[in-house]
Amino acid sequence: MDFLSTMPHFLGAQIQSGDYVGFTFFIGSMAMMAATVFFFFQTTQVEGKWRDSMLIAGLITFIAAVHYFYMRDFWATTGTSPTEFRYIDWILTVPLMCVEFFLILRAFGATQSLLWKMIAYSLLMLVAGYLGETVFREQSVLWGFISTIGYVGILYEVWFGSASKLAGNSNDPKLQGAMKALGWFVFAGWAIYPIGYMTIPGGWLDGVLAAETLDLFYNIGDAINKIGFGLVIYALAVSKTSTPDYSVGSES
Ligand SMILES: *C/C=C(C)/C=C/C=C(C)/C=C/C1=C(C)CCCC1(C)C
Repeated sequence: MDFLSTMPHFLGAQIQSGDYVGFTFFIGSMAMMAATVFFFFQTTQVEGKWRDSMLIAGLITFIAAVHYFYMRDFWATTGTSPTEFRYIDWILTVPLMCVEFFLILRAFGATQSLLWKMIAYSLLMLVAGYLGETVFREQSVLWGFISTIGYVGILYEVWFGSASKLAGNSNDPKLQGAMKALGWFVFAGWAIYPIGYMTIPGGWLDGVLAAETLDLFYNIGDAINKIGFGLVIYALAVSKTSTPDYSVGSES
């Protein structure tokens, strides 16, 4: 066995010039890694319960970073969508995003049933999406519709359901601001994914956008949503952490 063949496969994978999807896989893996280092480091800079929130934000980008290394290699060697890695990543990271909602609302009465409800909606959304992209690709429109039911369930919880009511009752403008921002990520940022999905042959955007743009949409969506989500949590955590007063003459 020669030395090269014993090396991790991704070290040998190439990105051709003009392969814009490949570029976004590469940039995605680096961005997720950098965000992970930042979020993990910030766990030591924020107070108390906010450490858990920062840790989860870091785990989300960490899990994504590892999958992006695999997906980048898969794309570079096969030129096809790494659907399995993609959905394994999402099935781990989307529920963790639901945990983030639970953690920031816990002090204001969020129950585990809210958490489980949101996780159930995400599972419906992702399992149906996976089936539509693989086993039942011919019926991708139908499975996309079923998936959207799960998506709308999450949207409802965040904008009108108990998650939004708990934030409303908290009398905490900082928390309310963060919830609004996260709500916009779920509404506008998550809506990027179904656009990519609709490029599947037979889908609503088939013929309008090239099929390979599916991964372009997913990669851009992931970068915006996973890193952006974490930054909102970070801003909230920092605003809740009392900073030492360094001004001249202060007793601190
Ligand atoms: C970090 C990964 C995230 C936030 C992934 C989110 C994925 C979605 C919101 C996917 C939604 C889909 C639909 C609403 C319908 C078509 C199938 C999906 C799975 C692409």
